[in-house]
Parts: sequence; C-alpha cells; structure tokens
Amino acid sequence: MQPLIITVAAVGAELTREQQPNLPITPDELARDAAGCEAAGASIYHLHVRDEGGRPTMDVETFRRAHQAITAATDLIVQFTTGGSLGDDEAARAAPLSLNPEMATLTTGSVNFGNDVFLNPAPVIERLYVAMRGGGTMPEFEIFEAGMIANALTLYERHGERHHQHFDLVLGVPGALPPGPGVIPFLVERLPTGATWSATGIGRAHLAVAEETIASGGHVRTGFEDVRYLGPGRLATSNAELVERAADLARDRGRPVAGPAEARSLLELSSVRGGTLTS
Ligand code: KMH
Ligand code: ZN
Repeated sequence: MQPLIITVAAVGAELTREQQPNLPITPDELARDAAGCEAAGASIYHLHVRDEGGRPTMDVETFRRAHQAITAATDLIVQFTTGGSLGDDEAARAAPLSLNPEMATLTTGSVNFGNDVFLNPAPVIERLYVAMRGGGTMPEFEIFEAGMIANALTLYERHGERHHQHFDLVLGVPGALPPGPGVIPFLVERLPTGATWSATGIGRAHLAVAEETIASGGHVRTGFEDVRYLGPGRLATSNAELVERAADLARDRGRPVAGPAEARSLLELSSVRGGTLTS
C-alpha cells in the first residue's frame, strides 16, 4: 500500500466559530493551523477562506493572503476550493484559480446538500476544469455521488490531456450518498487504473470511513470542514488533532504517512505544474 496522504479540509464554508471555536480564519491563524497539521502528518491543505466577519468568501485577495501565509509557513500542497459556498456563482468560484494553486477541487455533478442544492452543471464543471489546467493546477475530483465518477472520466477523456487522476470520495453529506457496507469498494472499482483516491465521512461517519479507507489502500481527508468532534461530546481542539488521529490509525496498520514531497511524487504533481491545455 502507498504511504498515506492526509488532506486536511481545515475551514470549509458552512462551519461557524460558534460551532467550532478553533476554526482558523486569519492568515496568521491559517499559517499556524497549517504548520500544526504538517507536523502531525498532513500533506494537502484544502482551503476555503473567510472574510473579517468569518463569512465564506471567494475573494481573490483573501485567497492570496491565505495562500502566501500557508506556503511561507509550510511545504504543504495547497488545494483551493472551487465549490465555495452554496449559491456562489461561476465567476466567483473560478476567480481564485488565477493564483495558480498547485491543486483545486472539482465536483463533477450536482447534488442535494442539506435542504439546498450544490449546483454543478456540466458546462460549469468543464470551464472550471479548463481554467485549472490552463494554470497548471491539478484537479481533485470530488465525488459526492456515484455518477460523478463517470462525469469526471468523460471530461478527462474528452480533453485528451494525460495527467494523474486523483479522486476524493465525500460520503455522508445530508441529502447525498452515505457511507455503508460495500459503498467504498463499489466506488473504487469504478476508478481508472493508476488513479489515487481519498475518502472522508462527514460528521458521525468520519472515523469509520477513515479506518476502512486506510485498510483499503486509499488516502484520507479529515479536518473541521468534515468533522468537528474527536468522539461523542469531544470537540477537537485543532485540525492537527484530527490529522494526528488519522496518522496514528495508519501507523497502527503499518502504513507510513507521506510528507508533502512524497505526496507530490505519488500525485505526479511536478509533471502537472506548468502543464498546458490541449483543447
Ligand atoms: N461548500 C460546499 C458547498 C469544495 O470545496 O470543492 C462545497 C465544497 C466543495 O466545499
Ligand atoms: Zn471544501
């Protein structure tokens, strides 16, 4: 099995400071949080940003300051969100890609999201993909429902450019596919040969998904965006604490934890940076 890549989704768009007092928001807080996560075993920092009032924003300058602070403090791969928050329009979601992040998320289909809808029509997905590839950004295909895998593969094939494919299975968003017996194998069987994948369970399912994923050879995503608690009634005190738990689970199973350099090699990121779009 490959060394474990741990992605930390540290901020998200939905969580508030009232729900999680340790949510990092300012560039200094993000840099400190990221450094703690790197020391605990993370390689990828999935980034959403907030304005001064703590509200989610896709403002490019806010992303720039956060990105600079994190890359100055760590060697982590910074992965921008392009999902933003529900209701963000396409222009807002694409705007931070102008900073050419090393990675960015790409959700390849629409999905119910609580009482709302996370809307991702095919033309929007395609334009976000083209914007990423034009800037040498590696997409992480975010899979909330099984059909999104087929959508990602269709997009990849149509564009014809060969790059490493990395998928993240997000299980348990209210209104979308929950984890359960057979779900992860069903999804993983549908991934292309050579692809890497990670998984995360939202909320209560988080630990069980991490355990199954580590045992199945996948990589793990954790962090406040996905889970606030370490256990019943035990609010996590930092993102690093969640990363450390994932790293401990891996080591208990005899799986080493990848650092950022090893993660870049597993994800073939150096071959993607500076890549050009072929169509
Ligand atoms: N906040 C969700 C609506 C992503 O980061 O790409 C979308 C999301 C996915 O968080
Ligand atoms: Zn996100």
